[in-house]
Amino acid sequence: MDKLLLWVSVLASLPEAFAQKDLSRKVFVFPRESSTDHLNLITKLEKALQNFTLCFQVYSGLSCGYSLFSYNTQGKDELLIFKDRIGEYSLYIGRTKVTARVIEEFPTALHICTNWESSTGIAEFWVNGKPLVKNGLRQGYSVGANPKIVLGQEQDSYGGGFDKTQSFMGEIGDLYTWDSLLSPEEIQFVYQGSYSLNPTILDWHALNYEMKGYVVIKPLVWG
Ligand SMILES: *[C@@H]1O[C@H](CO)[C@@H](O)[C@H](O)[C@H]1NC(C)=O
Ligand SMILES: [Ca+2]
Repeated sequence: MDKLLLWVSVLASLPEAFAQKDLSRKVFVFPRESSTDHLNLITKLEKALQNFTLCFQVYSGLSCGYSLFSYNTQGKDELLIFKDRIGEYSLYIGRTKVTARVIEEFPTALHICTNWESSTGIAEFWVNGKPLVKNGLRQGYSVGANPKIVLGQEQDSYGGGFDKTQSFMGEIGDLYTWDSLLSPEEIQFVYQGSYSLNPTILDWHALNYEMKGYVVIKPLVWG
């Protein structure tokens, strides 16, 4: 291959080739139940994860189970945030599941953070700044690299295998992901809307994404 061609193909293979947008004060609306509408979040993540923190805001009128964040590596259900029912949040790491519970109003706008630490296996949830009871799972495990990350649907295969009954309907915004554990103080900063914490995996202020099907960007009016 000549140098120019090589350079072009290198550029084309970088995630940076996708549009990077600042979505502050904006949400993605998933206006209907479906087995197709979804959002691909694109990130370069080549190392397995031993620690992570994920935060986002969500507003939904669904009371049945749905996927909030689906991270799949080559056919495995590697990392999944699933809302089983009102006030019940499950985190899956490497196909193992823990569930945390909270009393919450419905429907209500929610700010959710969750994190997991391999060395202890401890998984934490915060809902509207309030910590839920900790659980432990998959101590010593590493979450696989090179994921497909999907909002709006739950992946049963790498980038697909969607099921209408697990789809998300509603609005999602302010999503940030770190490859480290945020401290309880930092979680509170994020909850209060601080943006200075430099998210390493997904940053709502510089997001690479692909919208598939009926997904709409609107101003954030409730958070
Ligand atoms: C994960 O966090 C633990 C402490 O919580 C730390 O010792 C370890 O170095 C971290 N691993 C990575 C890859 O950052
Ligand atoms: Ca499924």
